[in-house]
Amino acid sequence: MSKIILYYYPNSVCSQKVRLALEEKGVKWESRVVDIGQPLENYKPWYMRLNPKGVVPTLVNGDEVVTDSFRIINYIDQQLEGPSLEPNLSEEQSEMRRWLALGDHLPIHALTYGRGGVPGGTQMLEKRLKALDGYKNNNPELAEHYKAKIESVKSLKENAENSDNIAEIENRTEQLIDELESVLSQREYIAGSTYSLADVIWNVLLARLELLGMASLWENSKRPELAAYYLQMKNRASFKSADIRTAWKGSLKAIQCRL
Ligand SMILES: N[C@@H](CCC(=O)N[C@@H](CS)C(=O)NCC(=O)O)C(=O)O
Repeated sequence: MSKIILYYYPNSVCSQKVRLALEEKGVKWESRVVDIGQPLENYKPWYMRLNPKGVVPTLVNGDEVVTDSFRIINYIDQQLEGPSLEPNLSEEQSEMRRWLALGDHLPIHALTYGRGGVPGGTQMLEKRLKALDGYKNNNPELAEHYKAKIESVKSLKENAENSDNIAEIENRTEQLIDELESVLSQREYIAGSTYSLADVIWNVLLARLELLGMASLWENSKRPELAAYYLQMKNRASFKSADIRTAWKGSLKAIQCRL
């Protein structure tokens, strides 16, 4: 069996989803940290060739390169050995797919920057744009990828700086949290009676909401089913071994710009 290599950044929310899936599955993997902070290693030509969107995570299994956390966690479950992270019952499978899509479509990066979750975030996005411009001019063969990346950083910046947009994402988040409360009053896990990929994605999102000061949505008896569920999830061995973060780690300088 070939080696599983994960290119990731510790604080990155998308990287955490993949690490949690790997740990739940019991897969042995090799770590390659790509520093998306000041060094912006994710924009270097070698990494843009591996992941043309210039984002973490990227999973490599022998000759296969898999990008995008949503695709990666499905790949981990379907292609790698270990306990299945998909329920047996078809209605629970549909619920899992529904919650996966809901989680994947939540604009968690805009929310992170918009709520000041990244110290010096706006300036860091400016720095990213400058760095990308330099890389684009010096690497004509990758210019199209750099151009697309510049557009995506600009759009993140606009979305994060628009307070109406952030308020809208916060409202949407609260609706989803409400729905989770109702679902968890009927079943043990998000999709049904077994732990699934829906729990993987939502455990990481809940941890990010906690980091952003939004745990008040479920704490203090506000949504007791969700609070009890989240506590139980935090006590799973995988939550620790996957290093799921509910607070920034590292010095202020070191954490700047790191999602
Ligand atoms: N849809 C992608 C998004 C990946 C993504 O945006 N990753 C962030 C960290 S969570 C990143 O690498 N940001 C650095 C940058 O865009 O420069 C996925 O789910 O993997």
